[in-house]
Amino acid sequence: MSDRRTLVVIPTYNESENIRPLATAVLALPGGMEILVVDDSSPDGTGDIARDLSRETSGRVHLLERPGKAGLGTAYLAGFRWGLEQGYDAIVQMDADFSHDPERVPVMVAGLDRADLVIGSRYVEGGGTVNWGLMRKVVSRGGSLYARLLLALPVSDVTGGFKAWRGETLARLGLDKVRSNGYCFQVEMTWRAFNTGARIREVPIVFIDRRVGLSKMSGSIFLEAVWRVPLLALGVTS
Ligand SMILES: Nc1nc2c(ncn2[C@@H]2O[C@H](COP(=O)(O)OP(=O)(O)O)[C@@H](O)[C@H]2O)c(=O)[nH]1
Ligand SMILES: [Mg+2]
Repeated sequence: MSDRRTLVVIPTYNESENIRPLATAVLALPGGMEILVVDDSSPDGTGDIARDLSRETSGRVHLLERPGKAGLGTAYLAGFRWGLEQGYDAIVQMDADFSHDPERVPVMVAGLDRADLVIGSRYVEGGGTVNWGLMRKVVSRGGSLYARLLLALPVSDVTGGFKAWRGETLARLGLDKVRSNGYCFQVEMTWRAFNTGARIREVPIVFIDRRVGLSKMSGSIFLEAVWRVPLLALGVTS
């Protein structure tokens, strides 16, 4: 399946310093991938840069604009729906801030030959994090363990957001049922994939904390995961 049509979905909110270098790096990868930027009308003009990129690349960069900031999870869902409508075979999700190394994308997409979902994993041999303080490490490790145990998921990194999906896997998952929007979104998607029988593989990635721009994550987004994961475990899904 090497002639897979691949779409890389990148949600953005105020990523004007990152989107051009990231898009350039992704477009230079083998496989002729395309990009969908899902921008929530960023005040810093990220959407305008994406529009320029679209023109400069003869349409290899697409832009889905939403009227206001509505969260990471719903941005990905909108991007996935768009990608499925356009019939892409593989859909990659990655953050705009270079935390997710574009060089790992081809390995992840190739992993779809024998899997339905490939997770870029910080917590398998060869994976890791760079520039993280002790607190962030504890929260991430703890969160991953918490969700993995409560949901009985055979996955080492359940909170990571760097993934490659087969289109058919996303289509089968029931995107309309997904309710989480912050960190829990990543957990819920992997859990739904597992429950619909997806073959999940993890490939190592080294997560590098953002160098430019600001994090949009907040305490409430973290807390959402704390209360929502047990609800998922109990089967309360909306
Ligand atoms: N479209 C959209 N993108 C978002 C939103 N919140 C975060 N993002 C993007 O999601 C990615 C991850 O967010 P980030 O702030 O880096 O989270 P962190 O890595 O947990 O600190 C980045 O590409 C952000 O620009 C949102 O509300 N809407
Ligand atoms: Mg980030």
